[in-house]
Amino acid sequence: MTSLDDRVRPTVTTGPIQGSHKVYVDGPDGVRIPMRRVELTNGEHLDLYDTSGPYTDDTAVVDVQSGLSKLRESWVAERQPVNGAVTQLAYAKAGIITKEMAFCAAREGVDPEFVRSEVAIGRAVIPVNRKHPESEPAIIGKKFLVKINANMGNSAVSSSIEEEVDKMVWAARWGADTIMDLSTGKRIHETREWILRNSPVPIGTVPMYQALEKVGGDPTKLNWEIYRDTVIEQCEQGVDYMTVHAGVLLRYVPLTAKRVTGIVSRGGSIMAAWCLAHHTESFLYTHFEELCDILREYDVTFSLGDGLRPGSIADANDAAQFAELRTLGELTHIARAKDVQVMIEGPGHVPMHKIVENVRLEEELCGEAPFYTLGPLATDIAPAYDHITSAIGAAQIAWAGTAMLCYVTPKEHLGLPNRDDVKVGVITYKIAAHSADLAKGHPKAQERDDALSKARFEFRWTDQFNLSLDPDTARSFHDETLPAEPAKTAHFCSMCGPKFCSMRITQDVRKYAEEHNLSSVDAIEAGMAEMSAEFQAHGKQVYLPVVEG
Ligand code: IRN
Ligand code: FE2
Repeated sequence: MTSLDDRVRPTVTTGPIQGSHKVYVDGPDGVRIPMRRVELTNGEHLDLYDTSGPYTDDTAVVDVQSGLSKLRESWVAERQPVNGAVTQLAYAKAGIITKEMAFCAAREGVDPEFVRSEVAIGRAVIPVNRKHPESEPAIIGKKFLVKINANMGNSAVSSSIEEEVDKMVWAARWGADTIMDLSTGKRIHETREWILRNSPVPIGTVPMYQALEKVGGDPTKLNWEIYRDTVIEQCEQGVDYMTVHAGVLLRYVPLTAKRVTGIVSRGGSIMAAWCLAHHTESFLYTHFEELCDILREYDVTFSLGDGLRPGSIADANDAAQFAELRTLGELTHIARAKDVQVMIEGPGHVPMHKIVENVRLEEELCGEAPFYTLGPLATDIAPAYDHITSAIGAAQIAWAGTAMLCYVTPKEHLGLPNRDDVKVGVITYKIAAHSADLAKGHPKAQERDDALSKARFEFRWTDQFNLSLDPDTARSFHDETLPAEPAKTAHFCSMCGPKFCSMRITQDVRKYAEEHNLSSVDAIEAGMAEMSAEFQAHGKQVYLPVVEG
């Protein structure tokens, strides 16, 4: 294994997220599931799905120089191949529940056998390269919690290894389920080594980017051998899933000629340039079976790339996009037959009325392989707010059955995201993903909403902050106007003030009803006039003195 470069000593954010601490819950088959426990002021607590790794564990020693502890090392070592394969898919098909499956089941609050059966039919994947033992397994599939991916990676003109490692830890802290290292430019291998050895979540890459660097950035100089060697190099390092744009066929390229935005995928445009220059079919397509054999050896999951995804509202759902999707379907079945796990990448830019068709077609053509989409942006007119335009599309496409959402940050179309952009992107996508989980009725989804709502209604402000996706920002917004400690239990905030707080009024209605032996409905019927007189009499003395500071 490559060692980490001595000259690079990243500093990363550690320590628990405000209002919570790390716990390990016992799961089946001896696995221990890391959770984030939020202790509430009413004595209750809630354990949350947690992607942050040991970085939020006060009792763990984190040394980025030596990397994280190797959670899965013994799990991998103990296993014998089945039918010559070591993939989760091969084990699942053989009826074996791996430790990774048990871990995912406990994380999601479902039965391990259910995890196994979803993996066996290819409707879910667990991207776990056997050479990436540091990573905590996560399951991606439409029957499970919707996952989000955060992209990192430096470019030739911006950012360092240190910054990228810090961003990775930061993204996982706020809830990124996987990270993709999209580094280009210099020191790609080294950047990836640092990220892999320190990441608690699965790592994805696009090997084509590094292959292109190896030929000096000229796509026409690429060939299968250079690409293959790059894939092997990355498999050896421990990359868990790889974007492969094998559906960009020579004959599809002319279908993009009349598009408003042509080919917007980096990998897609590289392959289109190669196919046209050599007037030859894509080597990713012609060597696909060989590629399957390589990935199977490590249990690396395919993320079949959408090289012809629409890059504008005008181009959504066009002939080029769906032609490629059809080819991805064909490749899915080849990979599955070889026991290699597969996800399918999707758009891009799609207006809301054209979103559902994407999911239905993907399910039909790709045998329900987990769909993994980039947004999509529901409109093109808001650069600087594309985390929002894309979260609108992302929530809908996830509700329709997309398994993982690739985040988009406010910098999309404008520049490389910094640390703050990464956090905004992750939180925005957690909102989209969780909204879809609720709509889909995932058994665990609503618990947190109910706990937070109860805290809000009961004016347990601290609990409301701590149960939120971003306690730091929630608290700081509240404290901007009411920083004093008594305001943390006050029956109002500065948005409506003490007299217009609907929650307080509701509580008063309930209290009145109780005191007068009425149900709430009766209380209303008993006469609003009488009640309003009561409120006016009490309001001032009871609530005003708490406002301070
Ligand atoms: C996700 C869905 N569609 C595309 N993606 C992501 O876009 C993919 O996972 C990877 O992070 C990035 C690849 O971009 P290009 O090379 O297709 O532009
Ligand atoms: Fe775009």
